Amino acid sequence: MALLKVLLFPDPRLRTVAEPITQFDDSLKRITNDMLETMYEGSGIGLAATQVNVHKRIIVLDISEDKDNPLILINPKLKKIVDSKKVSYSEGCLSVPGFYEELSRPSSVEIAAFNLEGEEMNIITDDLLSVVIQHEMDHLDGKMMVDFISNIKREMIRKKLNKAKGI
Ligand code: QAP
Ligand code: CO
Repeated sequence: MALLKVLLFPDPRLRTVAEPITQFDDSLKRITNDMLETMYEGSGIGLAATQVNVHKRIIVLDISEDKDNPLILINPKLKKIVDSKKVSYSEGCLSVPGFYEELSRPSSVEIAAFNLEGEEMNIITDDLLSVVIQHEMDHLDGKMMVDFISNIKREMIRKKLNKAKGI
């Protein structure tokens, strides 16, 4: 297991569109283990491979209280919006540390994805799990939560993070 470096906004590599996984092998298991370790270490509830500079369609998450219920989704795809009624959460992101933004997303979605064994699964989610999956799937297409806020807020966040990085 190894901790991975998390790219920080506005790193342009966060805008990369990730490629599908074609081989369900040991290297996939290794990267997902490292992603989970990195997510837990950073007190995160979700992490996309894009954020650790691996441009493959992998997300990991764990919204359980005790951090003992990891979920790994490979090549996740939105099948349908089950309930378009919006839910609002104060969203955070390990790539935007220290900033939280209230965003609205469809409350329930159906997702198709593969597990580490290459078996397809269908998940109907709602509430926080649905929101975290939507947030992480955005990363795989190079999208971030800061894209949904005002330009002025995004600029403020960019300046503060660049300053913290000494850029
Ligand atoms: C996405 O984000 C999410 O600023 C996952 O200093 C989160 O795990 C979607 C984190 C909430 C919906 C609601 C953020 C850790 C973790 C920070 C995360 C920080 C330390 C964010
Ligand atoms: Co994020």
